[in-house]
Amino acid sequence: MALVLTFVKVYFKSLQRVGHDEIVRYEPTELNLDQMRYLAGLSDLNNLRKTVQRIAVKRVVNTAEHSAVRNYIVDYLKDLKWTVQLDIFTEKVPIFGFTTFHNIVARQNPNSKKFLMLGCHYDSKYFKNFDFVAAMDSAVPCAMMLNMANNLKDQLTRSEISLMFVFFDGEEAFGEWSEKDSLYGSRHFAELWQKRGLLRSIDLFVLLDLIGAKNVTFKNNILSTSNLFHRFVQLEQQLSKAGILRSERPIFQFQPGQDVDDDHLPFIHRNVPVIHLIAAEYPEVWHTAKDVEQNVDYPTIEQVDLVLRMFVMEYLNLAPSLSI
Ligand code: 1BN
Ligand code: ZN
Repeated sequence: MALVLTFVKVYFKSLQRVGHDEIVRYEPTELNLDQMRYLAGLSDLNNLRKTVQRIAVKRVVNTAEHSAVRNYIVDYLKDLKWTVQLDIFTEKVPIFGFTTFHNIVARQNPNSKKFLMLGCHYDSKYFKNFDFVAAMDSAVPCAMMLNMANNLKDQLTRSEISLMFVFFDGEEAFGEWSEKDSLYGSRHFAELWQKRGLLRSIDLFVLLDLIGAKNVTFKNNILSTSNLFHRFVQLEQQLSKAGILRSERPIFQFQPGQDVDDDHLPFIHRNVPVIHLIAAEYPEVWHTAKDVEQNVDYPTIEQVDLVLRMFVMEYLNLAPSLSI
């Protein structure tokens, strides 16, 4: 008995972490297998596919197609009764000159004091010589987030910590990737929220990028949130063991990864706890004309989607109560 108690104490202690100069206690309500099965049953693959197809179009910042995708995302979440705001700003960029950007900020319950923030970028990189529709980079992450809001619409009841989505604009460089020419939206948003004293309300930021290839794996890129990344690894193992996943190939791997520049950097620099779910190896089609919806591997994104869904429900302490 003493041994069991020690194990439980050590386990929960390992889940404590420091963020924003204070101890934050990660106290998940761990899901049991019945709850996981129930939540897995909420999948809607047709909706996921439809949403990827809708977003995987050329959407270079400040173009009509880009506005159309933005309106689609905004309307989708407004229809689900989320509170949606735009963070609009103008900057001078290479090639295009003065350019107006729009970050999309959506909160399920804007009155919450704490948020689990999921993020991705919705712009597509400009290429002079071909049409780039950027399915994995990052139409799939955007679609996964929208699909999650839809799948969980009846589950996201009031909780102390609520869900927030940010769809960043201008992640891509217009010319050569550099500190100045990249991450326009996330740099602006992180600075704005810092000025307004709101950054402390972000309990954790999970950034999704480059998802959709069949061979995707995620590694533990950020050591300060290893405990939380480890929960993704455990959840995938539990789902797999229970036969809830179609494949037994582990996507979440608890080995250190080499992190790369992305929209999480402005937040890391301001001490926001971050998990970066980006393909450990860039998809073969990365930044080519082959990054199209037809090359997206749906069984793989379904697996990522299920693990992320369980993580979110645990983090929000929203384990469903199942009556017999
Ligand atoms: C991700 C998707 N990125 C660009 N499109 C960021 C990145 C920058 C990834 C440099 C690798 C290298
Ligand atoms: Zn890119």
